[in-house]
Amino acid sequence: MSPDASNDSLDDLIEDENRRIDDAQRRVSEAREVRSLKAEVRSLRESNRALLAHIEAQDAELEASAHIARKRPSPPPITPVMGSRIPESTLIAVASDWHCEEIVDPKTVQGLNEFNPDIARKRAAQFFRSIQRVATMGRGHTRVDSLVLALLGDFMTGYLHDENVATCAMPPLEAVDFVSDLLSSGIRFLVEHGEFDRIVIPCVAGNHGRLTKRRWTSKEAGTNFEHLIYRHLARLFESEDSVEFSIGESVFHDDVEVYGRRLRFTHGEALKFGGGMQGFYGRLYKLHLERNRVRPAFWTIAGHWHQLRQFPDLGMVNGSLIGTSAYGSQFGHEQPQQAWALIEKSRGCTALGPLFVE
Ligand SMILES: [Mn+2]
Repeated sequence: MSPDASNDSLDDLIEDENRRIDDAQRRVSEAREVRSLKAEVRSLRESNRALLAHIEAQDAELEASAHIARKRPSPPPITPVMGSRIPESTLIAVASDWHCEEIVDPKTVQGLNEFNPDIARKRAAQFFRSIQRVATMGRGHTRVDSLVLALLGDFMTGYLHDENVATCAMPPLEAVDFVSDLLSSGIRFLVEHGEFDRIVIPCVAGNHGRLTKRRWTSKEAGTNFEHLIYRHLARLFESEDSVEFSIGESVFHDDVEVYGRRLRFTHGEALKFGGGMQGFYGRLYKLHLERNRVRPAFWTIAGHWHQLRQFPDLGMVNGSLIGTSAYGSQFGHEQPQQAWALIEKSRGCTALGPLFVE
C-alpha cells in the first residue's frame, strides 16, 4: 500500500466518524425539540381547560343577572273609585217617528214588518223599559241622575198623505188621544221606576201632525196636533217636581244644556239629501255647521228618516218605532229602534247605542 493510499483511507475514516458525530448531535437536538414541544402542548391544554371553566362560570353569572332583569317589581294594586269621585253623566233618550195609529200589512213589506196600534202599544212600553235598562247599565260605571227624553215628533201619522186615510187605524183626533196615553204612561213609568232626580223633556213637532198642507213654521204651536199632545202632557206632569217639559215653538229646539254642552233638537226634514255618497254624517254635519253659525251647539239630534245613525262628535239621527212601512221601504229597511247616549260631565259623549223596542 502506498503512503498516499493509506492517507486516503484515513481521511475516509475521519470523514465517516465526523458524519456519525453530526448525526448523533442532530438526533439529540431533535429529541430535545420534541420534549420541549410536548411540554408546550401540555401547558396549552392546561390553560385551555382553565379558560373553558372560566367561560362556564361567566355564563352562569350572565344567566343569573338576566333572570333578575326579567323579574320586574309588581305593579301597584288597582283600587276601586270611592263615592264622589264616580263621574256624573246624563242619559239622552230620543223618541220619534212612532206613527202609532198606522197599519203596516206584512204583505206590503216582504214580510219584514207588521205594525198596528196593538203592536205600537207593546213597542212603546218596551221603549220606556229599554231606557230603564240602559240607565241601569250606565250606572255600573257612572252616576246617572238626569234623563233628557227628547220627543222629536211624528208620534202620529195623521192624514198627511191621501193614502193615510186608508193606512191609519183611527182618525187624527183619536190618534192624538192614543199617543198622549202611550207617552204619559211611559213618562209615569220613568218617574216611578227610572230612579232619576230630573227628567227633562224637550219637544218638537214632526211633519205628520200638521193641519195645514205645508208646515206653517211661524205658527207651529197652533197648526200641529203634536203641540197639543205636548201641552197636554206638560199639564199632566205639572205637579211632578222631577219632570220638566220644554216645548219649543220653532222647528229647531236648542235650549237643553247638558254640563255646558248645548243640544239642538229638530224633527229632521232639514237634513236635505245633497247628492253623492256623503251619507247621514255629511247631511247632519252640514246642518250642524249651518245652525252653529246662528247658535253654537255640541250636538244636533234629529228624527224623521227612520234610520238610526249615531256620531259621538256630531249627534244622532233617530230610528223609528213603526219600522219598515210600504212608504218607507223605498228608502231601505231598518228594524224598529230608537237612540240613547250618555254624556259625561268632564268627557262629553262616552257611550251611545240603540234602544230596542221589541
Ligand atoms: Mn217625519
